Amino acid sequence: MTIIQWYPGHMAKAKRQMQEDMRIVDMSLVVLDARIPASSYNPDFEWILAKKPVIMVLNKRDLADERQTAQWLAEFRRRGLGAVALNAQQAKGRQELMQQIMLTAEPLFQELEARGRRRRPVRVMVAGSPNTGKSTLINTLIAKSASKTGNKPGVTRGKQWVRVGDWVELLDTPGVLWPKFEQHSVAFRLAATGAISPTVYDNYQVSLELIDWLVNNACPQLCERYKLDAAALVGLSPEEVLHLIGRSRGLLSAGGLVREDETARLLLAEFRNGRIGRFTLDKLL
Ligand SMILES: Nc1nc2c(ncn2[C@@H]2O[C@H](COP(=O)(O)OP(=O)(O)OP(=O)(O)O)[C@@H](O)[C@H]2O)c(=O)[nH]1
Ligand SMILES: [Mg+2]
Repeated sequence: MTIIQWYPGHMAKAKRQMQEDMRIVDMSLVVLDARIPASSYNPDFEWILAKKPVIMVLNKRDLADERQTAQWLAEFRRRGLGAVALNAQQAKGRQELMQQIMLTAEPLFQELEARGRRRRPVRVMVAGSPNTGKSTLINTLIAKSASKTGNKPGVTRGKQWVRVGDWVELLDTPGVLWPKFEQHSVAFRLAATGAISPTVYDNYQVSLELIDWLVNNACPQLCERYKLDAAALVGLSPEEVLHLIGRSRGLLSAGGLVREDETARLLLAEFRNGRIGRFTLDKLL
């Protein structure tokens, strides 16, 4: 199995910038992909974001399993963290997040008051792995397009401050990963959900692992989407299932062979935009 790693120079640089900015922010939002709340959590945030309150945001809720999302929210709250789930493309959930930010800011406001100082807007760093929807979230909160977004990892490069209402200032940051994925499953989940640049992995390999996951965890949805017979999948290798998918979609060469790369790309694209179903890859029991 080839090891996937992706840690380009701009990420190391962005982390140094974040460390510096931590001195002037009051709290951070950690934007996670609700499909992979554990795998999309950057372990370096433990020290980068330390000493200031953190709110966990489970974004892309529309693509994840609702029951799992509820469990993850409960788990984060059990650990004493503020946690909110939302779909950043929609205004829904916006109010709950703003309330959570204001609640977390309350001690700061009280401290300013106790020192006889005027209330100032709370400064919030928006951090997360690439492509989790940080810039989209900021745009939704301010209800206009100030932050550039894109359906690929690594869109945000520089930093950007934006004001939401009178009392909140958000700092967008570039998506950052960490130097080494300790477990292959983490790299696979980041690749499958689109957090890693496609230049560093092989679509075919990742799609085979995805097929393996789908056959074991979501066979009815996989069969429904690609008109497969579940009984016929028993004992098949992921390669063979990929061939069935390619045939079902008519992705064949002139000689009648399945176009594997195209089938792999189709499967990954349909998985990423929720066409096969709503799934959470990182499961709490
Ligand atoms: N389905 C769904 N898609 C979303 C959601 N939020 C963001 N997206 C999409 O995810 C992609 C990435 O969004 P961005 O806001 O650019 O992500 P980012 O975290 O700023 O990415 P980087 O700047 O690369 O780190 C875009 O295609 C968004 O439209 C969501 O809640 N649900
Ligand atoms: Mg961005």
